[in-house]
Amino acid sequence: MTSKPCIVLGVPVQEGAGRLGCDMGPSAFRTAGLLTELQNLGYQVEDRGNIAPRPLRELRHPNVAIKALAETVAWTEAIAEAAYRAAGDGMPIFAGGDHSLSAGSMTGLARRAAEDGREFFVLWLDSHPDFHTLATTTSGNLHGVPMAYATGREGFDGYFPPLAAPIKPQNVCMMGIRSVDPAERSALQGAGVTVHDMRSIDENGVVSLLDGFLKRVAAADGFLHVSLDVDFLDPVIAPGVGTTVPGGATFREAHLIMEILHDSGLVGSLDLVELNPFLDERGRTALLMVDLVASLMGRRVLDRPTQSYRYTPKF
Ligand code: HAR
Ligand code: MN
Ligand code: MN
Ligand code: MN
Repeated sequence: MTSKPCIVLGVPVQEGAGRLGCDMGPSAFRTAGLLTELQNLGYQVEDRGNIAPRPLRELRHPNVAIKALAETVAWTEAIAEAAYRAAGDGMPIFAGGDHSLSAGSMTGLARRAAEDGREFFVLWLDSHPDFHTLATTTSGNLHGVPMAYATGREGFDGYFPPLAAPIKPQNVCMMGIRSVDPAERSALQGAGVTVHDMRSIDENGVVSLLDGFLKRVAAADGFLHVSLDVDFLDPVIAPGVGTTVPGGATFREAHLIMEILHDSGLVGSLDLVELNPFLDERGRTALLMVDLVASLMGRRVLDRPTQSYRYTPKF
């Protein structure tokens, strides 16, 4: 358990998603008890309120499908700066907001990690890889591009902020993937990203897949960022999201991942994205996400020896 304070940053961005409502996410996370759950676990918590986007500049891209480019860039600039600052003060928790927020969170955090001489890793929990470039997106929804941008894929120059520290694709592990567009599929081929789709989870279980990745993070003494998209979860348990994809992670798979992440002692920051309270049922998705955060931050049913990932696991 880190003694660093948790720094909660609300990010009410919704322009990256295909439907409105993610702007209410930060409020729903607070209403669902995000701050009190963290305080009850013994953390010092600082709520920095909601981030606001930078002023818009006019931007045009030849791909006419793209929606809200200027808005997304303005958000990315503001989020990256806030992420960079927060990472110097504690453990940043980004309460979104659609997944375009990760274009800012990951790049600001990676910049901080590079300055600290730490190797930067990302665990991406999502049904989607969000690996489109500005040229390949056909929906034009820019929550589909943050991983391509943050790993330095081509075509973002002159639109999105220049990258201080591109993330190495080899340092990215995706889990829960089950909705991949053709252009993403070919781009992921040979990119170096570890992609565990749902079939792989079914066949291997989350424990061994996660274990393999955490060992690599630990061996590098890395900084681990976790990006949790609501649609990683099965829509039966998490309906409050605009892009439901059947066949997602179960309640126990998700909690087990969080519990193992806690035991690893490696997690340095967290995105909570794509919650759409307008589509939720009596707050249940918001409450589940907050429960998952509690597991990630150390809530447990019984006391048991903590397995530090500076360690030899016996799974
Ligand atoms: N790949 C699809 C597109 O680009 C869907 C992207 C949806 N992304 C999220 N976040 N919901 O993962 O439109
Ligand atoms: Mn996503
Ligand atoms: Mn998704
Ligand atoms: Mn609860």
